[in-house]
Amino acid sequence: MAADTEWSQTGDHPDTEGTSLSEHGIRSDDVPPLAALGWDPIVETAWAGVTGDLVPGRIARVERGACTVALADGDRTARSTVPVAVGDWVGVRRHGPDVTVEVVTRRRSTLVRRDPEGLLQVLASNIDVVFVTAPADRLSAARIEREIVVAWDSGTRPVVLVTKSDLAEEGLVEDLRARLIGVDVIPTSTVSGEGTDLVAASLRPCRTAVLLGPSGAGKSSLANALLGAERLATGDVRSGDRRGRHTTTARQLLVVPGGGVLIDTPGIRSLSLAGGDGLARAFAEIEALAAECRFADCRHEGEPGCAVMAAAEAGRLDPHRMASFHKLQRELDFETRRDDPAGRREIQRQRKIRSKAARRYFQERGDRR
Ligand SMILES: Nc1nc2c(ncn2[C@@H]2O[C@H](COP(=O)(O)OP(=O)(O)O)[C@@H](O)[C@H]2O)c(=O)[nH]1
Ligand SMILES: [Mg+2]
Ligand SMILES: [Zn+2]
Repeated sequence: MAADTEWSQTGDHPDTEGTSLSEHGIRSDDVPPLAALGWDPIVETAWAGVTGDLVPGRIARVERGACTVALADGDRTARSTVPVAVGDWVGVRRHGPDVTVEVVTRRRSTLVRRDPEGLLQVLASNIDVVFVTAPADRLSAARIEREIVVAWDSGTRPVVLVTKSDLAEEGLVEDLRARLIGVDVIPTSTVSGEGTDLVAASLRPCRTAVLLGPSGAGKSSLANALLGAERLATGDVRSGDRRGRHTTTARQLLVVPGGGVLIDTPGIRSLSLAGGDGLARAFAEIEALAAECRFADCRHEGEPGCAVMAAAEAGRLDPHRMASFHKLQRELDFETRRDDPAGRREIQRQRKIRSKAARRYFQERGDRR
């Protein structure tokens, strides 16, 4: 099983001086692997609340009914008695070759999306940075803005990576920087090598980053470049529409040899907002103007005394930014409404009706055969 040796193959572990794992009864020769997985003082604090003779590990992969947990002495396939997400620091019990995840420690951050039915799903946890990847040959600023909102909502900070910079038209990166206010934009290419050292440096000494972005953006290729090995399968982009095939099928945690942890993800078709202060942070220039609006709850959609509209009319606000902001604001309103208990019950009722209909369909089809 390939996933079983996920991080133990990555060779050199970063310098781990200064960790005090021994206080928790973990053998000192276990320190390097755990530190390489991102164990730091914050994890240490979270772990202090774990009682019993459990061993620490980090969830590297989640599959149906099982997960892969990275332990100090290697990866193991484990059963879990609690819901886990990639990136979780967990307490596991070992009995012979069997490993059971029993505790998930408090998450410092979670990258969350809504599934199409509005339910929240944790894509990755305990991350320090979200790499919002966008391929230079089919850049969508609106998509990037959406992902920046989701990244801020996670409780961490986004960094935009313009991938395939070898294919970028002149001025593309500068234009994007002008549009996206308050985020770093780094051009990267696995063909020319541009930017990979900057990305690697941003992961040191042991930060955890998650790669977000459409399928075919070059996430797995970039991860391979950072790992210094072809660990992940990468895909040819269909030539017709340049959309990526889903070569990456599961989220996966990987240790970067020079220090840092990467979580690769498959492309997500519909990344719905989960809610939080991400919108305000992603559109900080609009938020700053909003302080001058007459109404505290102004939506900047034509209310009298709206400072945002005034700025837009005076040409001091990018109309594309305004359009993105309004679209995401409306979507967020819709999602928030879905969160109230009555809305929730209605969604569950609909789902039952649909699954019943599906069962009936398959039964009838089976009968006819
Ligand atoms: N020109 C160019 N192509 C790239 C680069 N990085 C990846 N690709 C290609 O883009 C396609 C999709 O890459 P992949 O890493 O699988 O994307 P993912 O779906 O985001 O993981 C593959 O055919 C890669 O060879 C790059 O920096 N420049
Ligand atoms: Mg991939
Ligand atoms: Zn306003």
